Amino acid sequence: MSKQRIFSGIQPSGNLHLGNYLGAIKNWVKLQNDFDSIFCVVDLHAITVPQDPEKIRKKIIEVAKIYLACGIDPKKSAIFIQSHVPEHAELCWILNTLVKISELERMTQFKDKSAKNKEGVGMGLFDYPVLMAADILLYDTQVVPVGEDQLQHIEITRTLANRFNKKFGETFVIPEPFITREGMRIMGLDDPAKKMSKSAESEYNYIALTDSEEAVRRKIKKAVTDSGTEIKYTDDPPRVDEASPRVEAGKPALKNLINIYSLLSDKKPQEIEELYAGKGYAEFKEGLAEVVVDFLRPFQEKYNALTDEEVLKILQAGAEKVRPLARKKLEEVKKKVGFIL
Ligand code: ATP
Ligand code: LTN
Repeated sequence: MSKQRIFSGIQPSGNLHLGNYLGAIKNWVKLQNDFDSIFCVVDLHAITVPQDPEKIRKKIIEVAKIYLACGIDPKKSAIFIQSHVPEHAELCWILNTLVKISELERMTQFKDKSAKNKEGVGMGLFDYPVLMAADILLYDTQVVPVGEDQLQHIEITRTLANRFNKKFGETFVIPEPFITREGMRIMGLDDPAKKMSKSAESEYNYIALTDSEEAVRRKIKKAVTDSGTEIKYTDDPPRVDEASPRVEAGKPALKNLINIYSLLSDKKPQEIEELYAGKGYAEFKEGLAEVVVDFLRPFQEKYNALTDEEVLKILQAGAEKVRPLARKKLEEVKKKVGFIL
């Protein structure tokens, strides 16, 4: 039996952080052994907000290096740059004729990002989910490993695939998301109510994969914690009901830090609680900084050893591998909508 296909991507913008790794890339590395895997550097998505051409050129290579240094193996997986396969933009156009404006207006990422810049929101940002649908549907993708924030975009991808299939006959595979419970939403170190984000205003929000040891220790020291002193993993939101007035207050900041510790060390949250029983936040934070630094050190060694030239070669080979798949699917789509090939 042939393997199932996975597809995912990250924008070459901002600094990639532990949330991107734990929510997405870590799963890709595992899944590539069992799935036919395609990982994309989504440069067309990145320009949906203004970018500096010189910076984005560097970022594209940087993101590809991050994929490789995290353990994506080009022998197992195709890695490529979205704009190297023009079929993505072409399928996006065709899907644009099926999507409803009201559906795109409901997208939370669009609402969040446009709230910051009401007057100047571009059409590209509005259309972002349709381009993402094109990315996924071009390759008959079955599984899309992402963080929780992307679920709504996968849902609209499914809607568009179904709509096309119904109108023009079976064409697209309906994809499923893949997320893990602990990694799906790593929160900001400066605010455990918001997700860790590349476009966060403060650098104290995130730990970048390229941060120095000194920066990691400084950021973890400054991370907000909850009231109390005990290192306790509160798995569920606190119940606030009258029958139990003295419910344990949840500790969202600590839960997030323990999740990071747990995912990077492969220790269960309960083991971490036991390790720090009777100890305070300061000691826990020192331990966490050690775990993060121990993870980043070998990662950064691999990252720094990669040359731009070898990465470009890998990206070109990746595009060559996926292009025939994209071409074939788009031809099928064009025939179905009535174009002359
Ligand atoms: P921005 O905040 O600027 O939109 P981002 O930090 O959310 O950027 P993306 O490029 O949008 O990064 O996301 C790349 C991948 O990482 C996606 O699969 C996304 O779901 C995942 N991801 C991003 N942030 C987190 C997070 N805090 N926790 C878990 N997964 C995340
Ligand atoms: N929107 C995604 C990036 C992305 C993507 C995709 C993820 C673009 N195309 C296709 C999975 C599949 C984000 O993380 N912001």
